[in-house]
Amino acid sequence: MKILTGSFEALTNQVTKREQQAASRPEVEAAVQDIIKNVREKGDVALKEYSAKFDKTQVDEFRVSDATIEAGYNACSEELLTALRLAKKNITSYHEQEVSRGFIDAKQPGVIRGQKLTPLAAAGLYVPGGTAAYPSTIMMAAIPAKIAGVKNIVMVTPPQPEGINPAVLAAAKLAGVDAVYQIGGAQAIAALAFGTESIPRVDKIMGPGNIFVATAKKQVFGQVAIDMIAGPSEIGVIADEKANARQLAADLLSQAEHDKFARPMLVTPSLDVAKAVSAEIERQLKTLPREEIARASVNNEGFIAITKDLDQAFDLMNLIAPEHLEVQVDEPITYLNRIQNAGSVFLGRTASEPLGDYVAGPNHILPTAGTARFFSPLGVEDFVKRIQFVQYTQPALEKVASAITTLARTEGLEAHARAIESRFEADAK
Ligand code: HSO
Ligand code: ZN
Repeated sequence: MKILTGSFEALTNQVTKREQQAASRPEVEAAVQDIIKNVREKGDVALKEYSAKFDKTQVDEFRVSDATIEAGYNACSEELLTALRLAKKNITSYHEQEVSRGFIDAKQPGVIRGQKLTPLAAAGLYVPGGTAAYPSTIMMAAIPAKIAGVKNIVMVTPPQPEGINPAVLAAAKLAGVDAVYQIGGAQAIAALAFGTESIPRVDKIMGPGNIFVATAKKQVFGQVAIDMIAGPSEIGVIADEKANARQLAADLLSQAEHDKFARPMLVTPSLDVAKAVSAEIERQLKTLPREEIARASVNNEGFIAITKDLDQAFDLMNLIAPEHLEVQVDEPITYLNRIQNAGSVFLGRTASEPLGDYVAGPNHILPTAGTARFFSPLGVEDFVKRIQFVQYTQPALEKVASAITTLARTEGLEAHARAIESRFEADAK
């Protein structure tokens, strides 16, 4: 992996130029627009045509039956089910702590102000087909929705000639997904956004997908809410001179194997650690089943940056705002206040990133490409909306009436002023 040295400014220039991958190629935009229009106009008929065309499958029934889901679940090994149950338990106990409450404020005489929180009614999760269908991601998306109180959680996934992956069906069942539909691509996003005869319209669409899915999510945004447009995975590691090169290399490769454009990054003050990790990565790459993907990621996107000291390493990482951040130092928790931008942080030498991908409990659907500067991990609050309310007695209204009429008339909105004044007219009840 390339080793970068130089001044802080030079390092910053080299490592912060990552942009959110624009999921927009004109021909994809146009094709997706067409698909959305057709699904809106023709519903299930259009969905069947697209499944035949893109997925080479004739689908008679989009809804996956309970018996099929049950069969998928039963086809999984007890070992896998036990692992999924542990993941569920820890994701649930973590996210239950995210539940927030509304408030009622009656501090001013005659005035009640407040806010109530209401879950979205329906949420739709897109699960890609093939090897990118991750059961763990189904858990990470559906469990917070469930805890938020979403009544209808549906999942869509492309039809597969050999049937949907049993582990995906088991995860859906365990996570509390209410219905599974076999439909994929931009057509699935259109169906979730507008509804068809067999697929219900939802309020929020989440989950990763290819460029067609990402483009469709962008195009339906506004009609429905979407989670985020996630880019390739990233791991940033801050390591001191005592760090274990073999473990650091293994952690960096864990995210490199996700995607050719995944970004493994190590920032350390120690040139010795840097050299050892670089050699280790080369050694470990050779035996990885996904060597080709991981090697492309390491060679094209990865880097090791040498900083003056640990403090500067934190400054640089904050500018990068990585999706995952490992802090491989002694007393890691004392550095928490040095972290301004990161999606999910792994503290200490044994907190290897895949711990968070699967069973620790914090979410693994995270902001990428520097968007951790302003976005947060997926969580319960993503499935809740706020409704505000006020109640005023007549004397309380009287105290603020002239302020309202003054502001209204300043804005040229006479009807606003009169609406308030109507509460003080002689015949007011
Ligand atoms: N590290 C990925 C999530 C994942 N890893 C799913 C394994 N399965 C993005 O945060
Ligand atoms: Zn991962």
